[in-house]
Amino acid sequence: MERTATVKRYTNETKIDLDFSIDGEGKTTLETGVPFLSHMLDLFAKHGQFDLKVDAKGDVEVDGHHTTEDIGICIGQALRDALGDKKGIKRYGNAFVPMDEALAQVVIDLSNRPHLEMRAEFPAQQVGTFDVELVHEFLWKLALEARMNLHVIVHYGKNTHHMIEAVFKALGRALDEATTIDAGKRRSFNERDVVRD
Ligand SMILES: [Mn+2]
Repeated sequence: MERTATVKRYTNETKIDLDFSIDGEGKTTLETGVPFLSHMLDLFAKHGQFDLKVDAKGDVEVDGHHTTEDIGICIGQALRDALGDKKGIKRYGNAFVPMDEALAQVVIDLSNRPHLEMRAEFPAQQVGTFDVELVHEFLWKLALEARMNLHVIVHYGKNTHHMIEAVFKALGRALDEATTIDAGKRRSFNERDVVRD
């Protein structure tokens, strides 16, 4: 069964069409209107070996907030849809990614219990025209809609662009691990396991 999902979400603030494939090749087509977010989503998909197509038309003349938030919602929904009953997946993922002087770690449990825990002190509030606080907004909405436990730690770094880049690469890699079908099935997972946790 193909683990793919299509999400369409139209509001007064954004119109988003999104295709997502868990078992992809890192292929992306990204029209977000928020260039730094497109850069980060491209890295996320490449490192996670997902295919991701995003066509978003948002109120970027206001700022990137609604578009970034709503793309987080749509990727979260797509991930949850594509995972289906989650049968046989590893469920947990952990990845460290360095980017020059910065080191980020992302730890995931596809648990059905949404939670974001974030430890990151970014030195800058803007990267180009992108508001750095939107990184938290994106990750929280992603965790909420995918119903995953998401821990994001930036251990250190000096350049905010590098630090955020390391986060999105680690997010892709941790999610790739967590969504992998466990061949041995020793740690297989289903909805009932979660309820009993
Ligand atoms: Mn970069």
